[in-house]
Amino acid sequence: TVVNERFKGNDRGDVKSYLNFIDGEWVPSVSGKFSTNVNPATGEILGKAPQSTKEDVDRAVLAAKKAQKSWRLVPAPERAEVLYEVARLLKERKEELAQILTSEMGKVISEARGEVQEAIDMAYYMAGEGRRLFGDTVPSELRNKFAMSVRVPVGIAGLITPWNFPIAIASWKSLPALVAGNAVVWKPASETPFIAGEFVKIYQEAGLPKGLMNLVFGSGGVVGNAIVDHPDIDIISFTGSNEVGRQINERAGRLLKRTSLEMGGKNAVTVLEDADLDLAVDGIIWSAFGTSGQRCTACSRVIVHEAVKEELEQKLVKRIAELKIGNGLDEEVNVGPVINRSSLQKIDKYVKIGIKEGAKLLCGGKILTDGELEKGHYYAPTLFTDVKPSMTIAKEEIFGPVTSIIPVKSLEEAIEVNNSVEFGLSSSIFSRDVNRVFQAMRDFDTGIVYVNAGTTGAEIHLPFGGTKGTGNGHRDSGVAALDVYTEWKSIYVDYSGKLQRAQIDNK
Ligand code: UN1
Repeated sequence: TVVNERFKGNDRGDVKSYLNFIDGEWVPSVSGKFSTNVNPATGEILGKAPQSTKEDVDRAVLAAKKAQKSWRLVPAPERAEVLYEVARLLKERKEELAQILTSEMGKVISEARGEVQEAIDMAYYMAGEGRRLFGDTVPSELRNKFAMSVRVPVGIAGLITPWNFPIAIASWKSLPALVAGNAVVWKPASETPFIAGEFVKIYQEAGLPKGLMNLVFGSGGVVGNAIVDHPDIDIISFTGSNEVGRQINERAGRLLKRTSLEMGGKNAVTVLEDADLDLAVDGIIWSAFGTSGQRCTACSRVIVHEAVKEELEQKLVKRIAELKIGNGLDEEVNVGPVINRSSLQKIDKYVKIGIKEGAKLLCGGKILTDGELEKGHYYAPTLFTDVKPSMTIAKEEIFGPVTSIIPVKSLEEAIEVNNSVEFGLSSSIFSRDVNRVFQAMRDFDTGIVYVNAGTTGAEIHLPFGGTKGTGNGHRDSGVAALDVYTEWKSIYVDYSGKLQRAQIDNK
């Protein structure tokens, strides 16, 4: 195969090249054009992947359609066998995949291992669903009549996935789609083509029949739009920005196409005056600065009771100063780079707005350029305090290592502030008071709530997603993911031997 072919791509030496994967073959795009991916820690060009066109998507859909015709007839437990093999191969290659992930995405190696683990867990979990895929049997209103509802595949799933969790999120979507009997056309983020190519290789090695997993690389919306607009793609699952998600929903809505959207977050940790402050600091540091703040679940607000505000500030500033920043391949490093230069500038712009609007900068607040850091895209872990809920930095998603302390006077006020943003993904509370914890669990209006833990760290066997501007009611992962990739079919079997009329003959 031509995948992984080494060639002299530029003056920096050898780079890897990945191609599209359509109908079981690695094929170039009809455009003949490529885009490059870059190591955000070093600025080094890693390789290239095609800039595909609508024509490439059309070919992928044709292959998917053909393959799905027979895949839907394969018993689900047999389809699951492929997923068990995917899980095994992911496990076998965990370290290699983690290294690739860190090189092209930048997250520190321990987190990259964690992300691959998330894909492994999802593969085992969804493989298990192959022996369940539960439907319902219910009593009929009539004698000698049997009623049931079963899940059937939707058809072809178009997956559009982001760079921040390039293999975990791809696993959340592709595994339930496939075990439920669908075919997939997948556009990964252009920043992370390598891990996508490796994931597809694993599907292939695991014995997934050709045409079921099609990979089409692209950038700038061409491939994404072709997927959304294609009449034979039945469902679109997207994780990414709010702006793009809204566009997708509008386009897909015109075609009455199902969409599952997972978009931004503006997640808060609430710290009450009776909290274990050291534990809260651990949770905030991990959730605000892990993955350099580039998680939809990142803690970008800290809502704190004024009685413990100063103590919390001091502890946080001390811990931030201890964070080691650098190339994520170094096991000692705690915070890696952000994805690219424009992201770095966007983060810096938010910090400047924060200062202008009157927030108090406690630490960080700058692009790091010392020594080796100059080559990559590093932002200093940043902490603001005395932030008001109305300030821009308290409302908009920053997607970088920046978090803001917002002082409050009561739990009620904390809940109000927590719920005041347009997003609703994750929230957390640190308190030892069970009554107030339960009140927060009930009243935080997010799809995920943590008690005495930060806002990150969702497990794959629970539904993942949010309310309000975060999503459109669907969930990735957990058993809820199956609702995205299946239709309900209700079946009535009348074994009475005569015509029985519902609502008439039973009344
Ligand atoms: C994301 O940021 O898009 O809960 C996903 C977490 C991870 C997944 C994050 N398991 O933080």
